Amino acid sequence: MRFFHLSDLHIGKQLHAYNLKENQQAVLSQIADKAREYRPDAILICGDIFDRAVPSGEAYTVFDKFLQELSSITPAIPVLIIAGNHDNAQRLDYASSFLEKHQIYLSVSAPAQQEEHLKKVVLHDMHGEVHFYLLPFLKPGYVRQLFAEGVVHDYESAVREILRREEIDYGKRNVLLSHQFYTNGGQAPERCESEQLVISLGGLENVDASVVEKFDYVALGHIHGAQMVKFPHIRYCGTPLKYSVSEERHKKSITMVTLEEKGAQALIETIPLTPFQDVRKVRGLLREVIEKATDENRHDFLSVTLTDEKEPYHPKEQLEEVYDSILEVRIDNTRTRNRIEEAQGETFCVQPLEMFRSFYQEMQGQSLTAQEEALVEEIVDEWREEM
Ligand SMILES: [Mn+2]
Repeated sequence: MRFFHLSDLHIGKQLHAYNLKENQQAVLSQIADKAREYRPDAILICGDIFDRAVPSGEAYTVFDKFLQELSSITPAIPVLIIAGNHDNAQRLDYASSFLEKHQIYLSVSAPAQQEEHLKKVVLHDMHGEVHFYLLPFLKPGYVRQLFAEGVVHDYESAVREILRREEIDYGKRNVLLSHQFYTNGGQAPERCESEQLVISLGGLENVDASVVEKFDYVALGHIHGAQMVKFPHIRYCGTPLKYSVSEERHKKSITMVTLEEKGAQALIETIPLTPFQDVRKVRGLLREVIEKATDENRHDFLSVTLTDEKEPYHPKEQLEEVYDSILEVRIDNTRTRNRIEEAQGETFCVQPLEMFRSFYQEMQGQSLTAQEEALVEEIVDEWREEM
C-alpha cells in the first residue's frame, strides 16, 4: 500500500500583498502529475485545505480544479481529507456525499453524539486491509460531552479518548489522519511564521505523540515544516509551498509512504515540489543585490536586507526595476542598529487597533478607510469581551 501524504494547502493564502493563486494552481497540478506518475493507492490531505474559514470563490475554483485533475486519473485514486483549524466544517462539507461517489472522502468534524464515530476508509492490497481513520481538528470542548465529567480536560485527553472509543484493532494495519499540535515529551516540533498558531501558555494544545504510537503510520497536518514527531512513522509533511520568509530554507515535497505487511516499518520517501516563484532572503548593498538578478531568479519572492550606510533613495522602487515580487525591504546599518538599541530601553505598549493600522499599511501600502477602521475596532471589542 502506497499513499501520498499532504497537508496545509492553505488555498487562497496571500504572501504579504501577493496573491498566490497561480503558484498554488501550479503546485497542485504538479501534485496531480506526480500522482499520475507514481500511482499511489490513496492521497491523504490532512487539514487546512483553505486558508480562511470563508474561502473566496477563487479559492474554491482552485480546489475544485485540483480535485478534478485527481479524479481524471484512472483507475481512480481515493482521496481522504480532514478539516484543519483554518477550515470551516460546514463549508468544507459541502457536496461531500456527492464527492464520496467519486472516492473523495471528507471528514470535517469530530463525533459530537454518542452514536457518531470517526470516518473510517478501508483499502486493500496484497497484504490485506488497511484502515484509515479520519480525525478532523478538534478542541476538547467539541467532544467533552461524550465522556464522564473530568475525563476530557485538555487536547491530549480529548484525542486519546476519542480514539479509545473507536475500539481500533491494532492487530490490523491502521493509518491515522490528524491535525493537532503533536509533541515529543513536551518538546514542540520546529515552527515557522505562516502557521499563525496561538501559543497557549503551559502547552495546553499539546498532544504527546505516544497517544497515537500504535498506528502503523500517522499522517499529520498543522505544522508547516516537514518533520517526524518522536517516531519515524508519526510525521508532519509540511506545506506544498513556502508560505513565509521563515520557510526560506525548507525543501517542500510530497511525503510518499509505503506500508508493507503488518509489523514492517513504514517506508518514507519525499518527492520534491518545485515552485515557479521561490521565496528567498538576500542581503547586501543595493548595487550588489541588483547585480544578482538573472532571468531565472528575478520573479522570486524576495525579502531584501540592504546594508548600505548611505541610505539609497527609494530602494524598493530601484529593486522593482529588476525584481518583480519584492516582499519587504529592510535596512541594516549603523543607524538602524542604534535605533533598535535605543528602542530596547523603552517599554512599548501598543494598542491592538494601532498595531493593526501599521500592519495593514505595511502589507497593503495604504491606510485603512474609516469604515474598515470601525470594523476592526468592533472585532477588537468583541475579542476583549471574550477574554
Ligand atoms: Mn496550517
